[in-house]
Amino acid sequence: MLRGKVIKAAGGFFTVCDQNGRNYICRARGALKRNKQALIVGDRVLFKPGSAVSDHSNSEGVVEKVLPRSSCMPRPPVANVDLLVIIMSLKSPDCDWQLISRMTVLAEKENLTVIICLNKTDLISKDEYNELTDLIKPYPYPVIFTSALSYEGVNYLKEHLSGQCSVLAGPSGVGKSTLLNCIQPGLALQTGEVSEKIGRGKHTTRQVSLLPLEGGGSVVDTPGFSRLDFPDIAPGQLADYFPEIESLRGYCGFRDCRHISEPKCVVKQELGKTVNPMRYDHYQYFFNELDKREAY
Ligand SMILES: Nc1nc2c(ncn2[C@@H]2O[C@H](COP(=O)(O)OP(=O)(O)O)[C@@H](O)[C@H]2O)c(=O)[nH]1
Ligand SMILES: [Mg+2]
Ligand SMILES: [Zn+2]
Repeated sequence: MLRGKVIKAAGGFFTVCDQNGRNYICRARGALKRNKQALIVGDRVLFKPGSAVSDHSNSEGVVEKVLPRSSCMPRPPVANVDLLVIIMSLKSPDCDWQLISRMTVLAEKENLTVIICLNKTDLISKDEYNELTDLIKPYPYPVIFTSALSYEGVNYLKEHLSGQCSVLAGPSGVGKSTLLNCIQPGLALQTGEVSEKIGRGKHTTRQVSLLPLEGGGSVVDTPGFSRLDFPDIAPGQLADYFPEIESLRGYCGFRDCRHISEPKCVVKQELGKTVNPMRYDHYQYFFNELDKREAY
């Protein structure tokens, strides 16, 4: 049995790369086929190589066992991710800050490191830029400003991706593929209207693959989404997934403070200081959403 990593999943076939960089196109063993999440891109696996197929560069094989995962992204399904890069454009389409917070909650739940990348800086004025930097004062995650047009911040983003297994996530049209092409032109990813047309309605059937980066590491370009399945979290647990609120744990008047309407709530006292008011709005919004969900 050989060890390898699943770098691509498409149509029931899994491309597994062994330690020597050789690729095998594998099927999954019976038990792994029954559950969709049982074998996904990024999984470290044990597999049995079979007979070579006519294509010299690839061999057949069967994936026998999936090794334990350090993390697991639900959509797109990717295992063992180190870094989630949430990409939004500042204009066309507009930045959706609440969606960013939804994604960071998901990331916190999976223990992923998060950075936020705000793209298309070339489309906003100096005044808009200043308003924006005020809006995210303070912000609990690193924020990178980029433009695939002027190349602002592109090298900085590249440095962050180097040596990591990253997923680039965000709505379609924000510039994920364009940014990756700037970082590594050889990837030649489809961008713009073409990919949007193909992508629409076909998100679930599109393949997911780990793209190797020249400087080490790999990246998953996602087709984008407009909505996100929010994880099932008890409302009282939501604060665990807001690091800026979590770090104030134990300081409120009530030990079980939900930071909603309780008196002597330190989170409320910290608004505009260590807690960003916009992020707190998102916290309240999600809290109510989860509260309603739980009532059913
Ligand atoms: N003005 C401007 N346009 C951009 C930038 N990045 C991407 N675009 C354009 O935005 C559109 C969508 O880009 P694409 O990479 O396909 O977005 P994706 O769906 O997130 O992969 C394309 O027409 C790109 O040319 C940028 O930084 N500035
Ligand atoms: Mg794209
Ligand atoms: Zn509180």
